[in-house]
Amino acid sequence: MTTAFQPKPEHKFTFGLWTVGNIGRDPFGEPTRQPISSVEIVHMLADAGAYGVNFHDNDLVPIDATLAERDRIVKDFKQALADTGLVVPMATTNLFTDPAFKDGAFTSNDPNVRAYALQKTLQAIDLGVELGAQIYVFWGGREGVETDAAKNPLAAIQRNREAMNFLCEYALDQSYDLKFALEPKPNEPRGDMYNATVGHMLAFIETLDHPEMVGVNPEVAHEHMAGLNFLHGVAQAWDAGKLFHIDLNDQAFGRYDQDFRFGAVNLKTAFFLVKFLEDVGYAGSRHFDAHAYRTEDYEGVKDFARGCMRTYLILKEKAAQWNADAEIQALVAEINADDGSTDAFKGAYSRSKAAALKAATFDRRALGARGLSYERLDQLTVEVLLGVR
Ligand code: GLT
Ligand code: MN
Ligand code: MN
Repeated sequence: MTTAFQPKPEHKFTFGLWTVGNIGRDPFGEPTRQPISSVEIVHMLADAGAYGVNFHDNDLVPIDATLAERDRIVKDFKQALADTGLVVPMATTNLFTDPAFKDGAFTSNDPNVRAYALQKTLQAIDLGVELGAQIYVFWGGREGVETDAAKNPLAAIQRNREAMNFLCEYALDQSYDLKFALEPKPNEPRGDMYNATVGHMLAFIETLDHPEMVGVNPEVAHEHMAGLNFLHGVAQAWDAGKLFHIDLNDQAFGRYDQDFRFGAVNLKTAFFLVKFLEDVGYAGSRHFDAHAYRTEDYEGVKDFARGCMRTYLILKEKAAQWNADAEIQALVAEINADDGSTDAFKGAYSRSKAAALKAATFDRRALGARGLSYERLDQLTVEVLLGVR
């Protein structure tokens, strides 16, 4: 690899401990890599050029650790951060691995599970804040069902809301400088999960007591699993002021939950996503929530991590090229041309405007007959991506 496209702290590239630390297990096969420590992961990420590392409480501190063990682990982790200069922009809670959460956490039918989930999250928030996190992610790993006989979907929404309201108040009460980012996913590990898409989540957030401190953490793979256009969901979140965080990876439509390296499957989709984030000036973490193939050893895991960042930076350069390409921009200008002939109908409603609009005549046939040149525009985009322009 050349020295171009080197990741720098200002690019805000982050990885979860669980991503590069993934040991390559799948439902059909045992792990293919030995576990490595959080300290080793921090050094590996620093070596690959990342800016930050994120974690679930139990990625760092085992669920059954004593207080003394917790303190030692946190001390060693802080030392690794100090030694490498990596930061912790985001933290989250594991509410899905332990069998206690087999039927969900905040939406469990069992009030004891709900209370335990809340307690675990309070402690995990404290841990995340102690390490500097300013974004706290909620991925409802097992908040769902295999059968709708099991749970009342209205009760699930209400329980989820009650938990989020409680946790918002906690963060405010502690004067934590913390925002919440809710991450939707349609299925896996549950048959169906609640708040399945970015759109569901955005609507849910508006029903909370403190919507201003809650946004979304959209993940490429999750929207693709739902068969949706990820960019459109991200744009809607951005428009609503709710794009607090983003999980970049890749996923073929219609397949199992893949969590591939960013740009590994849908390059053009990844290009328009990067272009969007850069064009609007998204300032948050570019978090790669992805896993190396289980065929890899830890050298391959490093290749994976470097590949995520390198692809992002290449696509960022391609986006700048697209924005500066005279032929492309001439087409964009032509597509958006406006001769001013409809100015009288634009903007806010008025009775006279509506009357004028109703009286106007349009050449419907001419409107329908006009070619839009999108074929040329898309081909030029493909040629930028293929490196022949
Ligand atoms: C898990 C999941 C991810 C979430 C992580 C945060 S954990 O790996 O697949 O999409 O972002 O809980
Ligand atoms: Mn995922
Ligand atoms: Mn994710």
